[in-house]
Amino acid sequence: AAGVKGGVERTFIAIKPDGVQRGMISEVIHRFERKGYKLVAIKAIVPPKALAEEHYGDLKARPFYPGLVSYMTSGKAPVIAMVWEGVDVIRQGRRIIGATNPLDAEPGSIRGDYTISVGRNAIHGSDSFESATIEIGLWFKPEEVYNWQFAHAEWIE
Ligand code: RTP
Repeated sequence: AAGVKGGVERTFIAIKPDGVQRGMISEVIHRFERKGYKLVAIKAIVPPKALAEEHYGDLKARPFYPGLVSYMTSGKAPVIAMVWEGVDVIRQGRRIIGATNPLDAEPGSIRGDYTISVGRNAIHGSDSFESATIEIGLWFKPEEVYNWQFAHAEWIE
């Protein structure tokens, strides 16, 4: 079942405001969809400050934290919040996105192909089963996440 560690999982993926401003929404969705993953929740949202602070709560002590929160909440563009589902989607999603610092992100990854600055790295993806579970619960109500089947899905579900 979706949400089980190591099998069919769910992960939280967000296109950050800089990614939205740069016209990357379709590119991000394309890369996850063509890989074989299923989009089970999506919305545009300018996160309230409390949501952004909680999402990045483990970075509270870092010098870039206030700037990170204000960038996520500025409203210059919304965040595109998504839940993607499929086999190993948490780790595979991190590979599709690429390393946090664009200098370390492989060409062929989203950050490797499109970003140059760690403070404007366009996209977020949960880094573990535990954070995926927490982040999906932070950003979405249960009824905003849909169970649905691919047509002819026997090879990829
Ligand atoms: P994310 O949570 O956004 O997917 O990023 P991550 O796990 O790959 O990296 P993490 O270390 O959790 O950092 C979260 C976000 O903080 C911003 N950051 N800015 N200015 C800086 O030096 C700096 N360092 C990190 C980035 O937006 C990073 O994605």
